[in-house]
Amino acid sequence: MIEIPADPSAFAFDPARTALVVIDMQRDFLEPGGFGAALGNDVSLLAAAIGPCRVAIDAARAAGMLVIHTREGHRPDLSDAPPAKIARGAPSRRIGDPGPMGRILVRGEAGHEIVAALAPIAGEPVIDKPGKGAFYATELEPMLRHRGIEALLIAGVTTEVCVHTTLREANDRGFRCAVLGDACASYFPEFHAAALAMVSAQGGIFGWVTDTARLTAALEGDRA
Ligand code: TIU
Repeated sequence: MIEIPADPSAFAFDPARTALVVIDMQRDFLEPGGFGAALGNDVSLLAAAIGPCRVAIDAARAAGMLVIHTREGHRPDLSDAPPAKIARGAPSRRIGDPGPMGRILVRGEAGHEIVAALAPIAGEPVIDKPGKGAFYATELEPMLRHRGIEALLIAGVTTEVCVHTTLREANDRGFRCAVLGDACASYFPEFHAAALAMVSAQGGIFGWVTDTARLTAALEGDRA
């Protein structure tokens, strides 16, 4: 087991039984003209998570850990998109509407792709999810169980929406989860800070919070 300093206490994990889950680092959320921008957000705020996500992915790959990427999006016929989800947001540009990166939040379109800097490599599962949580209506849970995964390191965007929803789903399924705080970001910096604080409060009610510097130091120390 490796121990990383974390809040509210050290997080112990076995790299062979831990997966790094990188949530929704897609052009639709991080680049102008996508879903995030259509909701009225300043998408440049999410760029801060790209470098730390890269560091976490590189460290996990070097340690031989399972790296899983997720993407939020829908089938082209929108049959998996709840009407209540489509109806929310700006009426001028909704899920399925055309945009500069193709149809908004639709699988197969340019905006649905993971940003180039964090592109998955061969052998890394990509989970396409219709909801905010990565467990809802996806293959993620059996994939983790089949590989004997019992702990997750979680990164990505946005901290208080898809990262939090996934973390809560994972926690209720018995996975021990540490959020890499600097590898997450939100359109609302105050929500990012509050979301991280919620995880580690109450003795770690949903999990642990740590960062990529602590992760890389721990993994490099393990190999030294
Ligand atoms: N809007 C927002 O903050 N997030 C999302 O809609 N999806 C994710 O967080 N991926």
